[in-house]
Amino acid sequence: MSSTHTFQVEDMTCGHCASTIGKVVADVDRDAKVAVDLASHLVRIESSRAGADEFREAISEAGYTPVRVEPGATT
Ligand SMILES: [Cu+2]
Repeated sequence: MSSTHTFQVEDMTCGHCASTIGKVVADVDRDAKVAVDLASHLVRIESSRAGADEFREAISEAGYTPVRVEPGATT
């Protein structure tokens, strides 16, 4: 079963940040689906292997500040 994790990453400001985050997400789960919305600083991750905390830690270690968005809080 896969679940979707959404993070607000205010310090993700350009395509470089987005690709860095895409890479760390792939390091956690290479089959995860990542959707990045740069304008609203949202990262949505769909994964059947890893949990929200694992992605949050990986993004933090890459130098960003992910804040978990509660499911249903955004569209
Ligand atoms: Cu950047």
